[in-house]
Amino acid sequence: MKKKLLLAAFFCSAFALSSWAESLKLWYKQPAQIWVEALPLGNSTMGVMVYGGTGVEQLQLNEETMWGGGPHRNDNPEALQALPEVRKLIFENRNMEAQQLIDKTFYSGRNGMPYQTIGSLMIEQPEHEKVTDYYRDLDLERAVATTRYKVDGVTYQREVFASLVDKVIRVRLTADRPGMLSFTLGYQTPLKQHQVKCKGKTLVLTGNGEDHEGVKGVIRMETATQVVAEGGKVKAEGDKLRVEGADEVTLYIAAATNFRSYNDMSGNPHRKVQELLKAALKSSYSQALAEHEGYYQEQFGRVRLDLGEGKGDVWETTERVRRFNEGQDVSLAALMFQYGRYLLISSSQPGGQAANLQGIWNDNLAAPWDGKYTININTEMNYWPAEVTNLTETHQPLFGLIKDLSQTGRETARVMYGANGWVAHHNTDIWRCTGPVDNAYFGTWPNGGAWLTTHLWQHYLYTGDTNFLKEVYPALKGAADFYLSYLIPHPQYGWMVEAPSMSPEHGPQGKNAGSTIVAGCTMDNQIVFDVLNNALQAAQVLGESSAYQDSLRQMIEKLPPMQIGKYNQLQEWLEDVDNPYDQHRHISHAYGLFPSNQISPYAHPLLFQAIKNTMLQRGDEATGWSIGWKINLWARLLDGNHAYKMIGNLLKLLPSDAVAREYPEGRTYPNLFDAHPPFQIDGNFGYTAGVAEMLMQSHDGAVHLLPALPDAWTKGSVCGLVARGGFVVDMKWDGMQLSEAKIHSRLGGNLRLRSYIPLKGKGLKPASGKNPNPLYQQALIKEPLVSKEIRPQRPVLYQIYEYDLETVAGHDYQIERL
Ligand code: FUC
Repeated sequence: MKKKLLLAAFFCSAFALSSWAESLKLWYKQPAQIWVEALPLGNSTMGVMVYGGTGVEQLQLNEETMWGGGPHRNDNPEALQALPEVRKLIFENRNMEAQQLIDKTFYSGRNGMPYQTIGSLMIEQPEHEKVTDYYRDLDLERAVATTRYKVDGVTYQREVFASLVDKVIRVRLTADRPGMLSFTLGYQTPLKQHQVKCKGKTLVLTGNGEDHEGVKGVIRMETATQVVAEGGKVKAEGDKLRVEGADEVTLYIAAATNFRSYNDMSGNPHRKVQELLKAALKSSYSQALAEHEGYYQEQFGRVRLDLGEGKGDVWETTERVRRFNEGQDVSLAALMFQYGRYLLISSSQPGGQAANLQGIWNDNLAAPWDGKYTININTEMNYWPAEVTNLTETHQPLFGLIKDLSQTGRETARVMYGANGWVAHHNTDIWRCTGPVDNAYFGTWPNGGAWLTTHLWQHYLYTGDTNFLKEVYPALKGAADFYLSYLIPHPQYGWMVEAPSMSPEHGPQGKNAGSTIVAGCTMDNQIVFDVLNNALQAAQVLGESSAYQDSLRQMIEKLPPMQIGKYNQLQEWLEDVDNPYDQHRHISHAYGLFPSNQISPYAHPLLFQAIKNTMLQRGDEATGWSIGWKINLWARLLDGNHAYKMIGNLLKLLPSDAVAREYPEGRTYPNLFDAHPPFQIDGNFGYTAGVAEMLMQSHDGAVHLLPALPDAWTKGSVCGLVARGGFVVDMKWDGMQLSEAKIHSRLGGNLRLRSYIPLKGKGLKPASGKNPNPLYQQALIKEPLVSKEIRPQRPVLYQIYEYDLETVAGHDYQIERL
């Protein structure tokens, strides 16, 4: 680990710019009054929201496996019988009737189980109600939160971190005068079934996950807070612990449940908590803190971003968000970028659960949308920054989720559709349910699992890891097999299409208004293309049967092409029925532009212009996650200034949900959590991915340096972004142009560079032919169909320069502006 750290420092050392010194801190002059002002810490297993209170401090706790209900299924086998009729109705253009029939036959009434809070640890010290010199922060370089204030001339400080090493949360309370620490510890929890007990100097909370939708709560949880005080006394007072007159106190908080996997609840939370505490108590506070910081920095420190100076040292964080659009605080954009990386590290480590709609942070029993996994974009968005911002290991929990779904989703494919392979619809939970949820209008979308599998293939493109590819091939193939048996010929067009399906949560206008149910919408066809094509490429790499490869190739040939409609837009549906004034948050047909790579300005300029028109028609306002997506989309449209406009739209303050009406455009809470509203973490992750996409892209046959810089980022540097093919990119720019770059090759192979300015470097030669690096296959899609009613537009593009460089694994390459 040490070696890696040194290496990372070396890449970035050449770019040690002054404003990196501007601290990566969120800081405030008063305690949090509400949850979205509190500061999140996490070690992937446990989350804690630190309020920084004085008279009362609240530490709201989560454990990632604390979910309601238990193993359950939500398939309705009646679907299979209704399927022919549903399809007939769709093809007869009677979509509303199809929707009604689906409502009756596809739904089980079970929408998935909720992710639930443990409750909070409360530190009561009423003498600290009135304080002076108050300050609290979250330091993203250390993953530590600090609260400091004075009472009667004594300075009190609390430091909190969630150790990524031993998984125990520590709270260190100090005062600058001995014997001054006196407080009472207790729990507050909304859990209906719970108990609090003092055991010596440990305060124990036990509780159960709630029953939900008729499914019994099977999760048993234990949380223990152990007090280690220097000086003073610790004693039990009923269901509270009292600390009196101590010099220094450390609280050790551990939590566990009986959850071992989605179908195994044989864990022993009590034993686990005991083991965690026992192990944690072996190291001193400073040793544990140093180990935590070391572990954290090894991941966090891989990427540095400098966009110039800002107001971080003068304005507290809430003020920075409030004033971002005044344009004086460019470095807030970099802080927000790193915050996304911080949140991903803190919520998604190997061996843990995938980050859900709120990551791991939730103070509710009934969180918005149950805090589940919404897999028609939100969960995928959580992981967009994983590879490109050099946090590949944070992707692992998602791969675990996909593997589980590829098992549970087999039965859904079979009983609902009589299909091979596996399927998951638009939601899942910790129990890995794969049936449709909510109702026909929202849930009839058999592409959730399929979209997720594209993450497996992308991980391979970044790492070249064929062992990984072999391991996940059954999941890739299973998703493809589902489509091979689910697609049917469209009676009018002859193309092979999904039916029923929908463009997520959005229906066409006109005769079928009010129904979302369709056959073969554009996003269906794009996802099907990716899944079949990924399975085909994986089969080629792994030498799988050529007959199977042929079946995939033949099906790909029969998919509908993308179509450009009468408003010069990319059609969302097979028919040209888009409403150019519709500003719906889901821009599902833009999937082909991002995250997929099916729309290239070089290969298909008409399509590129059409999706740009669609983006303009959809407008720039949306929910938080949708704005996050739009940053990525405008970056892919190579329009840095428009992407930056989206950044400005995301960085608008929403002080709290209670005032959402007065702040209709508010999309960022005081603690920099993204606001749908309400809080949803996907917008944070979409933002971080979007900034990376503005600085470097690698989806379209080459590594494009600075593809979408906005005018606001005239000068800057970034270190450690990762491109497909395993290239680690450090860059410095000035006057909006690349000045130098250092590229580290992890895997060797051809590096094709693309730039808006001519470059020089040892071994660099003008590019010729197709990029021979196998990790750069461009999507070979069909020519689009273009409406006869329009005169197609071609985009105006910058001149580009392309170079090839043969690299050796483990070597660095220096590039400069010519
Ligand atoms: C999708 C979106 C909503 C929300 C929900 C969790 O259904 O359409 O806006 O983000 O997920």
